[in-house]
Amino acid sequence: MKKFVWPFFALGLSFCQEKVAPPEPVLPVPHERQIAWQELEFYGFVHFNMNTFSDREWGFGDEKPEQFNPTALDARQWARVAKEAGMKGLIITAKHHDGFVLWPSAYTEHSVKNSPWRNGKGDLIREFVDACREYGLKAGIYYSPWDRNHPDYGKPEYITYMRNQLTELLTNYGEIYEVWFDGANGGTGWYGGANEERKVDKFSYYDWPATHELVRKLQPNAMMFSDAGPDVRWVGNEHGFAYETTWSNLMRDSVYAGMPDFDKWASGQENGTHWVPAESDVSIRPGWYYHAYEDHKVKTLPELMEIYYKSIGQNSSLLINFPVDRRGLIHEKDVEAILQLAAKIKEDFSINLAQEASFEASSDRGKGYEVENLNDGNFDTYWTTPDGQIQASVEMDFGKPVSFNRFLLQEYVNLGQRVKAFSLEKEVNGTWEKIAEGTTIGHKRILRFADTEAQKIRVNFLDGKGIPVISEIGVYSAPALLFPPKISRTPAGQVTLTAAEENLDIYFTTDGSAPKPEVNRYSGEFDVPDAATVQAIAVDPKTGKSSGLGRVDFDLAKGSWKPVQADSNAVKSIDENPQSYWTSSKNELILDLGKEISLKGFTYLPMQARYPSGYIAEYGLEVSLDGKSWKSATRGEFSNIQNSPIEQTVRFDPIPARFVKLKGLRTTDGNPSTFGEFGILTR
Ligand code: FUL
Ligand code: CA
Repeated sequence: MKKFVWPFFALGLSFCQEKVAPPEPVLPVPHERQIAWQELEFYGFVHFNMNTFSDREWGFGDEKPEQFNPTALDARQWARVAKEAGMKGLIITAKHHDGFVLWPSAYTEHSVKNSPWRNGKGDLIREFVDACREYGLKAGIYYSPWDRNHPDYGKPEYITYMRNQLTELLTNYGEIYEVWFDGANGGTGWYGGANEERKVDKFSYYDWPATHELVRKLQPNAMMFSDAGPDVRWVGNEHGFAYETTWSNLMRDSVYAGMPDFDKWASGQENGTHWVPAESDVSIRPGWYYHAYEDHKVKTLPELMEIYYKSIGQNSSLLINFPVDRRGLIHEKDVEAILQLAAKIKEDFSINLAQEASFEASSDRGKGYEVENLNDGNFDTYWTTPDGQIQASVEMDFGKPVSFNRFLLQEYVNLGQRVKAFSLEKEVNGTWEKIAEGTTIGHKRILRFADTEAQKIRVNFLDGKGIPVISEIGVYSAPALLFPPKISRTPAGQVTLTAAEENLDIYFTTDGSAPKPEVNRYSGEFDVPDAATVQAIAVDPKTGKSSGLGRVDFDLAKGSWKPVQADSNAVKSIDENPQSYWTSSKNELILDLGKEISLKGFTYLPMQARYPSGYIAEYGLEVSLDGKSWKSATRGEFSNIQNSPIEQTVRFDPIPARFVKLKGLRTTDGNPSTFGEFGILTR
């Protein structure tokens, strides 16, 4: 109860009352190093190594040290960006699958010491840890157990090599907070020129127990990551999403790094034997490494917010990757995106309405475990119930009606993860109505729901592995996420506008004028069969604030067009879905537009799938009135399409056309031409 008590009375009471014994832990419980680590919550990955220069995701191992040559490398920029983004640490790819190492290791020549960078005198791990320390960040190391360069990979000698390198990394660079062992390993590779496939028994080859012991000896506080932990586990996907039900408990002895059916284990287990919390890793772009052709695919703010809530909000830490570019810098677009995320997180959690609320619990355990501990901003103080009372509730009174849409809970997991089911209710005229519910809580759980108004709310702990032990509760009113609405059109010409959040209003125009709040509100799909510019803004009805402008220049709808070629997949080049594409073995796309038009140009969107193939670099466009005799309309090149596979626009003098033929005269990689989306211009 957070009510006024006479100070003397309170004092007297505290003298005569003994602090009650804490609850028995529910096993497993975290180790001290895990308790310290979970406070970090948000940290960054730096994927920067040979792949940056070979433009690959997984190098084969036959790359040359000379290829590693950043032009303006500045690890302090990485650290500055991470710090500004609210991250607490950074982890760098000291060695990836291709085997190239970022420090002058005594055990290999495949290293920065033989690269042109800093005339072979550079040590990137040194620069990295120094930069981290300067900015108050923890420094971590990614070390790939798989090595496609090393001649001994697959033999016992390689394990010695790996341990020698780990010893260098964990001895010479001060405190390392996390050591990241990748589960991807074994397969084809260069292997010192052998050029073959080498399969290893992922369970036994690395003798993990001995490797772990070495890391422990050298860095007792470091968290070791892999699919199987031992200290922190993979979340099972690379989207950055943990699960509605996420346990930090894991049947660790049944799991090993790189095991094929890890999916089953990724969300942890209620009856897991060991404490191995989840870490959600995700790249800010599709690839882990930098590729100029992904400059237009940096994750948007709505996507990043979704990641935040599904990782940190679902009992996981969040590891966001920066694919550092060839200069050796985090790209401007990535910087912009991560700072937008940081600003939005700050905004969402700027005012904790629970701080001023008075709390009342159905019961408490006694002195030291009172309900006031729930909103004192201190994780180490907690509320809990008498032994055996698994079901309990906590009521919060804000003193006046308030509006909110986020509910945050933290379990005092130092005594084990317990809660299995809980619900959140609000009081409406003396009765309780459910707002939201959840299963596990763990270190942190954040529920999102529509704006709700109430003076009193209550959380009910319905089921658990033991009595609830709760550190903190937070209630927030996150401002709407104002982001330009998505504008899409079906081939038939129906336009849909979508805002980042449901409760926003959308206003739009189709005549080229700027959309204004309160004028022409979007209420559902509308038809745009002809050429028109659709512009839209999202507006928060509560504040009147508007998003930036969304804009698409549409031309004729494609509904009545028909591919002339027999392949049923050809339609994917005109289905208005940028993700689908058609591969033409003849390097041409022929369309019947259904009627004669005056053609003034065309658009070509290369395929947008993760790994590019068949981008047209040199094109020819031909037109026909009868589908038989063809005439050239234009020819040319898409100069920078390899690096920037965005929609290409070509204009020319008007020419009558009923049929069009886009020819791929040359593709960037020599593969058959692919067509993501084709469009025409009539204005
Ligand atoms: C994966 C690797 O194969 C990727 O290249 C990347 O390093 C990612 C973080 O882990 O398993
Ligand atoms: Ca507390």
